[in-house]
Amino acid sequence: MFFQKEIETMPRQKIEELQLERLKWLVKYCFDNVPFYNKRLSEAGVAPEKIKSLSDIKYIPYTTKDDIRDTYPFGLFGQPMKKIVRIHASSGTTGKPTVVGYTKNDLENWSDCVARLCAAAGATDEDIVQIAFGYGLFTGALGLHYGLEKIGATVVPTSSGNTEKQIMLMQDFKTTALVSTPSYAQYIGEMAREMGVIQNMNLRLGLFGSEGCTEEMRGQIEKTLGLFATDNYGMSELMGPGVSGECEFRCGMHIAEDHFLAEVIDSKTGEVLPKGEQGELVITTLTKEGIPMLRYRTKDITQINYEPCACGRTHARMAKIKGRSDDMLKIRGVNVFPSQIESVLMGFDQIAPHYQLVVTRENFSDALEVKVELADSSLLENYGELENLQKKIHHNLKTVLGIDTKVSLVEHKSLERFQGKAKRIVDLRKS
Ligand code: DLL
Repeated sequence: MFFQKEIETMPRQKIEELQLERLKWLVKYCFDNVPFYNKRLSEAGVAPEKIKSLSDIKYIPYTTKDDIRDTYPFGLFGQPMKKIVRIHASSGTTGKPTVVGYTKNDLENWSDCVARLCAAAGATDEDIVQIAFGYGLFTGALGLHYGLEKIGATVVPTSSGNTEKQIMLMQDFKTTALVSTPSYAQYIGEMAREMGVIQNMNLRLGLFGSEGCTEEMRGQIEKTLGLFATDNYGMSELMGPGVSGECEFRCGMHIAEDHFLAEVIDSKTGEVLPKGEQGELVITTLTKEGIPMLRYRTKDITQINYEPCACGRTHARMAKIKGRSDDMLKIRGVNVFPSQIESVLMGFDQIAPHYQLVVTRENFSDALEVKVELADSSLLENYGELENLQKKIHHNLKTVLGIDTKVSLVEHKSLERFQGKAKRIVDLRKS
């Protein structure tokens, strides 16, 4: 289903014409309205007239999270506060948050983009949707909230947490769709099963996002909750959710290309990679007024497919995020993405989909411990079987990662559960 079919199925040439028109507007807008960009562009010798074709974007310097932090809180805003009608922020693990502002036009565009991904996943005005993302400065909850209202769905803003009540309401309201992180959906499924009410659930659709989730993990969640789930990508600096999302064919997340111009670069050299290659995603926001972004380095690793999709959409599709360039673990010189480990672990029935990666440094050498929960603690009494399982996991991890890991099988329910984004990496090398 489409929310804005004409835009979503535009011929590529038309998309590129629109992008060029908007890019020209954006560069002039940034030049005229944001002193930070005026200085950056001037130093790089990029006057707005220099942008004559889409490839001229290469003259524009990248913008990074540090630039937003250095101008905290409102230094990159393109409009006076009088015109800013909403503020969001991403928490970050250290220091000040990254603050973003929206004009009325931005909110309108944002809810359009989110409405598109909801419709693409199959949500309709018949759906009763529980939003179990945390409401607040985080963009996830309010982003989905307004997009879903726009397609006429019934929104139930439960926020995250209070899981038992969440499950009770799901049964009483006959909730048909769940919005959450995949890890919270997994936790809800686990708890509903323990409460003995999983068969009373009426869910058919999951709109997930805000963190990575392998196909294997998604399969498990779908089986437990009896739903069809799509993956949706976004980030506060760019807008929030709505940057890209899967359609019913689930072969990549369609980027809202009328609002976002995507590039993929080599994160080490900063060089733009040829179309289709894997690297760091860089996004230029083509319509945002509140806090416009010129070539923002997301640090997320993906690749983009420009072929039209079976669903009829012509907007390019980005592959599931492989990881963040700063989440990638370097273990004894080998690059390891947590998603590779998750894929291996999901291949074993005897373990639950809960794991933690602990990295330490001993005698100047990195060590990676993969802690994973047993699906059923009774296995702890069968030493032979336990050892066998541990060896198999170790072997499969070594085949995929090319390095030795320590595999620790831990008791069922001993690892932390998450109501928002899961934190699975504990890197003790830094402390
Ligand atoms: O997580 C926005 C969002 C909310 C997207 C709800 C989708 C649904 P931030 O909190 O700023 O914004 O976090 C952005 O989360 O750079 C990625 O590393 C990660 N991320 C977001 N969506 C996905 C996804 C929101 N579908 C950061 N798969 C991004 C993998 C994701 N990682």
